[in-house]
Amino acid sequence: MRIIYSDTHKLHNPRFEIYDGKKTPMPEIAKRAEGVIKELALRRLGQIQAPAAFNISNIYAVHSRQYVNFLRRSSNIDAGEDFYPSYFISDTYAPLTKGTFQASIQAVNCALTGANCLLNGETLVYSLCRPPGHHAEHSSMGGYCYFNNAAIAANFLSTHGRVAILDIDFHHGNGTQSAFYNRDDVLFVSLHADPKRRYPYTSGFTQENGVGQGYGYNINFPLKLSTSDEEYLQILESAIAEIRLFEPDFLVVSAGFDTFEGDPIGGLKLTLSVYPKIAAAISNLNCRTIIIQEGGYNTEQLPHMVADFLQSFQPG
Ligand code: SP5
Ligand code: ZN
Repeated sequence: MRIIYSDTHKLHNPRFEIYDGKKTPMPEIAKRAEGVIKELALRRLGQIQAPAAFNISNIYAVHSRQYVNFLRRSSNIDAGEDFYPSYFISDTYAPLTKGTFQASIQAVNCALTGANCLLNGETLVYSLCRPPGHHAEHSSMGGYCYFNNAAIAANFLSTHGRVAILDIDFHHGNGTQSAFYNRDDVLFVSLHADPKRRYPYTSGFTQENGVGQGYGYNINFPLKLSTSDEEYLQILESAIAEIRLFEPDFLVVSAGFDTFEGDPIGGLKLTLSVYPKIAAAISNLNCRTIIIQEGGYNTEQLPHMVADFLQSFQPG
């Protein structure tokens, strides 16, 4: 398995988010990715490689030029300063620092480098993207996300075959859903906490099935907060069955680990032992797969969850 990682993510280092009008410590911190890459290296889970640079047109396929320019300009602030934008943003959870634009570009490059490996014959790639991406929409950042790494990778792959996206982050991937809502060549399937109860609140419901040509190609599985390992795995099988029916050439997994019961901001009733089982179930699809890192905020357990997950992922 290839592992794609760049330490440029460290340049994105906001100290706070605004929660309920108050500055609150940022849960999406550099230590998350640092802990993961260290554990993957320790377990020798694959060859770790730096991302290549890709043309910005890949980003323009998913995000507006105005938004990209805004993010570039807004990241042009003094080191050590946090900036809380009020334009091109969908909530109060996307603070900017001097390195945010650069780090976000490198996260996209990690995703695209991983996707490109699939085109070159690799069967399994893990892109350790930070910042995460699935909440970023066409013209807005939000939920610790700036560019939608998974959507950009999926769109890149879609010129070479049919793409299914499986989003298993605790939060609904509103940005990814909206990027492909009117398309029938990219299937979006998501398991996430009931949006009536948890962020992002306004999307992720069962009735959101796509529009026009895309109708039937967007499938949401909102979960009750009390969802156990067994219940989760059962619903995951339904999600996997939908993907199998679609017969994808490529699978993009938006992998968040904030479903863990010990996550400080998410948390269903999932235990550490479920992640290898989730991986085994998904890898039964036997599809060329790129796993893209999204959330997961228990910094102590995240490295173990990711490593256990990848270790059990064996596509044929
Ligand atoms: C990629 C991803 O997982 N984004 C998640 C964004 C969810 N943010 C909303 C929750 C903010 C909670 N902040 C902690 C406050 C603790 N009192
Ligand atoms: Zn999340």
